[in-house]
Amino acid sequence: MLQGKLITMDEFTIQETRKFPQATGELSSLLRDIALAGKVINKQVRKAGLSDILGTQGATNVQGEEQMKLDVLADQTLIHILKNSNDCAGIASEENDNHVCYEDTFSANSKYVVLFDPLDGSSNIDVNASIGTIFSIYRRVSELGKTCVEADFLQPGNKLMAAGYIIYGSSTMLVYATKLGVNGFTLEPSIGEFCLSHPNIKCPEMGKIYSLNQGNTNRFSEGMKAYLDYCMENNKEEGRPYSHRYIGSMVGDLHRTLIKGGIFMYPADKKSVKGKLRLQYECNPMAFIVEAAGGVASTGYCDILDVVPTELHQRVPIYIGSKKMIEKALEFVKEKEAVA
Ligand code: AHM
Ligand code: MG
Repeated sequence: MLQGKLITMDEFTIQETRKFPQATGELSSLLRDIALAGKVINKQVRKAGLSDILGTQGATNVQGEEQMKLDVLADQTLIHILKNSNDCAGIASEENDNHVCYEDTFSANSKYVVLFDPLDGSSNIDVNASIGTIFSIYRRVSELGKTCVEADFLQPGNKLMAAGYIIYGSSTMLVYATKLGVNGFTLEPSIGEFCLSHPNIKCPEMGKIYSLNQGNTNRFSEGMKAYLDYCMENNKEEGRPYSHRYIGSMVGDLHRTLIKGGIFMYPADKKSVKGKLRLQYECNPMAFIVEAAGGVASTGYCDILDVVPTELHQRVPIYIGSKKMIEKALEFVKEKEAVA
């Protein structure tokens, strides 16, 4: 912690808010509610091996994937806490078909909507690897005083007010970004508070790690295959091959990329022609965080944050991480694609 003095996330966000006399504190208050949901989900995750909450719920979500019990618990926790918040007009979740509008007067007068992937990387639950919650906050475009509408949730990432994730790893951390920058807070279990542990996070311009599901290589484009060869060669930048790391949990892989530098990719391939990861729940919030930390996030053709969503559960290819590594990867991807 900073010079032995704990700064809680609440203290930090209040101090940040004071820099802007016109700020109402609603965003800070919403972040506090999301942090509370993170603490409740953390408690559920930490006892996963001890109670009867491992295994599947027996249902499939809108993308046809099997839901784990913890996914459902995390989803319900966020929906419930944000419904009781004074500052959230409605939510959209990766686990639900449609957005949810909160209909009470307080919610209808709230200016923000929240999108989330309640428990990303859930295939890692049974093997005790890192998983996380990803969230995004937009200012609604619909009229205050009325219930929110789908258009509030279909805004491009460049309209985000804030985004973040909570990683349930060897410790539990909440990392959030605004346009001012990125800060990380570690859960201090003895006081039950997220405390500032990683101030002003910057994603290094270069890293030594490439991260993707390399098992999909046969289905990749020629440009992507050529870039993978480059990663495995004694490349110019490093004089040796990059190291490969892949947890299969976007939050875990991106947290490492943000702190240590590197490149994380989930490209389109012959089977998943639009990529796998979801624009609104995974790619936009992560792109916003990484770009606020000085990194880059691209679909291969444009900045992730410039993609205008047309549907809630849209997927996009993603290349994200250290600026110089992304630029290099895009040279390969664009060059070969142009010839094909
Ligand atoms: P989920 O939201 O259903 O957990 O799926 C998203 C996850 C990401 O966390 C991860 O990067 C990716 O799917 C892993 O996919 P794959 O197993 O195809 O490599
Ligand atoms: Mg996910």
